Amino acid sequence: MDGSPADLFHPANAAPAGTYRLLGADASYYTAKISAYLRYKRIPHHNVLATRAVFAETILPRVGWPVIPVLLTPDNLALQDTSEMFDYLEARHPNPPTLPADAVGQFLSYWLELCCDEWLKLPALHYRWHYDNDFAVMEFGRNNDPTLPLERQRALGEKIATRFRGWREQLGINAHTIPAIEAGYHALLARLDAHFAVSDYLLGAAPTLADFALYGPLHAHLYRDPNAGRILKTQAPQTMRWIHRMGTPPAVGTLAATTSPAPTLWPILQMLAHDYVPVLVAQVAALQAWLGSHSEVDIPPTLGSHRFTLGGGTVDEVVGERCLFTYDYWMLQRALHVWAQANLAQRDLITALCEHMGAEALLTLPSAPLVRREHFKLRRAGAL
Ligand SMILES: N[C@@H](CCC(=O)N[C@@H](CS)C(=O)NCC(=O)O)C(=O)O
Repeated sequence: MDGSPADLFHPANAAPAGTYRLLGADASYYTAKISAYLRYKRIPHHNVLATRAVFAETILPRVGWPVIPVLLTPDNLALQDTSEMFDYLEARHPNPPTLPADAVGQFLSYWLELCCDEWLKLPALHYRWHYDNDFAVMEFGRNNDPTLPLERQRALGEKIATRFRGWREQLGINAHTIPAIEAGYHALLARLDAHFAVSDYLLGAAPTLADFALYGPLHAHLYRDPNAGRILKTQAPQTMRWIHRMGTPPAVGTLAATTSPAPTLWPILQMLAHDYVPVLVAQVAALQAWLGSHSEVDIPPTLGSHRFTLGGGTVDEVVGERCLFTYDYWMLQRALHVWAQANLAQRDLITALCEHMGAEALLTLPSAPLVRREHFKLRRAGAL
């Protein structure tokens, strides 16, 4: 048993309307996140492999751009973005809860969701395209049209991969930063392993949004891609057990998560915050400057670039350059909203948490929303 569910997305899956339909692929980061959530919640659904035909017939007409996963609800609403899917599903299928009831637990869940969704792209994309390029190309080709001859699949996979590989430059993944990305990934794995040795899930005895978000990069890229997967399997046995728990979830009704971080979670929180918080602060400054100097409602995905530090305070410290993304702040707003709405006692606890993890700068950022998502795009908050 290597600790992972078999592939879930196959071309033959015919999915009747009137149930949830998840359009995605096993190799996709965010598909893995929401698929693990749907399984844990025992929400009846059908997985639909996002082939070229599914993109042409459903995703492009419904969403307007090529992206997975997309969730079609039983009444045929299309949801795109796993955070929106989570909000929608958690409200309609509350048991077992996967968002802690208290403000500290909610803040931590949203914060970890953001780190896993956006910051762990660095190791996930680096390892895939540096060490597992050929595997990923074939995966992309097969997903696109599994009925084609292999050579044709490879050619199509190669074409699609060009776009995904190109994201590395925007994210600041290059020869200069790779040693720090790899050192950071090994350090993270060591910390995750120490944590999962004493705790079944990130926040305690039951999975939360944070676990599903971590499962995305870890399962879809860093476990499932064969060369990256060897690192996980040989160096992180406790994390492998967690992958297995996430893949074969226990019966519903397990305990709610505890909300005060375990001592073994702090080193994880601290290392994520160390490099990522300054990036977020720079992104928000760029976003505020853009909002103040433009009148457009639609917000571009990137606003120029900035210098950022990886492996700060370690022997691997390096300065790189990456795009200033606008999307991350939309996710951060979820955590900041919890803080802004919390009662005084809970706010103090969140403030102390941020101080302890080295993320207090987050609480100086605007907590009133600057952006919203509408029609699957980021727009200025409040504008019509
Ligand atoms: N933040 C989104 C990201 C979705 C996403 O980036 N999906 C990837 C595949 S894992 C994709 O299809 N990207 C295409 C694109 O962004 O142009 C989510 O949570 O769903």
